[in-house]
Amino acid sequence: MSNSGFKKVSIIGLGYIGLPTAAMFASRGLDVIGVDVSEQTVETINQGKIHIIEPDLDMIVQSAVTLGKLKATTTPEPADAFLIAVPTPFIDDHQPDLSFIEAAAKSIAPVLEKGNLVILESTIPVGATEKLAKWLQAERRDLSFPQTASDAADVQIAHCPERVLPGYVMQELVINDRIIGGMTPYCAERAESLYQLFVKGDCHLTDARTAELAKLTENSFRDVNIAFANELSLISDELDINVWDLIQLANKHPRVNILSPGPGVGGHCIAVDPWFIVSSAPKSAKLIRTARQINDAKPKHVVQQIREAASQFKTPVIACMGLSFKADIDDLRESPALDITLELAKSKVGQILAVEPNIQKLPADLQNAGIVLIDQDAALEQANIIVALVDHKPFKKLKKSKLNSKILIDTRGIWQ
Ligand code: SAJ
Repeated sequence: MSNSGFKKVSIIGLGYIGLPTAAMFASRGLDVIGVDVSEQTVETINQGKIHIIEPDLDMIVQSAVTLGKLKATTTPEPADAFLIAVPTPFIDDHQPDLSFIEAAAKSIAPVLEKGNLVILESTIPVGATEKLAKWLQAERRDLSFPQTASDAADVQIAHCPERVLPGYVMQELVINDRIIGGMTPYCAERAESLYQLFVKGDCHLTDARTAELAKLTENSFRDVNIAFANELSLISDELDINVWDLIQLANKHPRVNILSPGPGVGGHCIAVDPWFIVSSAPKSAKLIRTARQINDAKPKHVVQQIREAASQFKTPVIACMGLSFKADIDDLRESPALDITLELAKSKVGQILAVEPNIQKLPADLQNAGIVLIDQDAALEQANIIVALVDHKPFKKLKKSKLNSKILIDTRGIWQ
């Protein structure tokens, strides 16, 4: 048994956060049970393979599975600690949807034992850790939980939000500081001893509610700053100024650091989490709401720019460079690049070619809309309008001569 007292941990949800975390614990010698509702995901992992793109993850998963340290299953089994890393999307009117967390709670409740630690890693609105504790208590009247038994509880509960950047997950899991929000101080201490098995950054202990809002605050901070850059891009377009030159110059000031405009903000974190603050404090969260609206409106602006460019051609052929929500990943969730590409096809602006080096096959809705997935060179040859939607490495390396005689709409500033 490791010094922390944890020998076996279970990770519920084997996605972009859960699987790397599972692999990390397994690489530190713990027995890891990964639980996922998708049989296909479970099967893939048990073959030592991965179902997502994340640098270095494949090697670690393969070795953990080969050594018998990582096993995936669809049914939870007993463990010393349970980490829940399931999605928290929003539903109508941007209200957080906690149904995946509730389902995870109900699935682990039957196997919970006295002495267990339950950690919620998913990004959640303020108060959701307490909800999790209530759901667990309702299922297991025979056990005591921190909301009633405080530090003497049979089961400890903490919220430890993940903060890793897709594409750098394996490094950031280790080096980033962690915020550890215990339902009681003892819950936080127990969670800290678990994370210290692989975290080299500092662990900052606090209460669960502060940890919940801290995570939402980090992503809202970034969203507001990107909204500032996106608003500048609209202002610059209107005033016929190159926004990239403008930002570069303004950033020469020692205390100015403007982020980059883009086609909109994507992903399942920054485009979602600020709404959890807005829904909890609608009257106070004015700036945060406006930033969301500015970033959400940016794809429409880009579609309009492309439409205007296409109107010059009898048969416009438009190459949409990139579909993922950001550079060098395969994740198409909440991607403005994908939304723009689909909108162009649906509104029949021209023939739409999609270039996305990180996927093998287009999602069904894009295929059905008549979009063709094509390689970079072929797209550049056939298209008369080239739209940079994602700053993937191969696009940045592209020879500028290949872009001559084309109309360029560069939403990421990669060919400036
Ligand atoms: N983007 C811009 N301009 C920029 C930076 C980003 O348009 O200057 C866009 C990206 O293209 C993308 C979106 O914003 O569409 C989000 O990308 P991102 O790289 O800012 O963030 P994510 O969503 O990949 O990861 C964020 C990170 N949070 C912060 O940096 C505060 C990460 O640390 C979190 O762990 C992650 O959210 C999460 O899971 O919450």
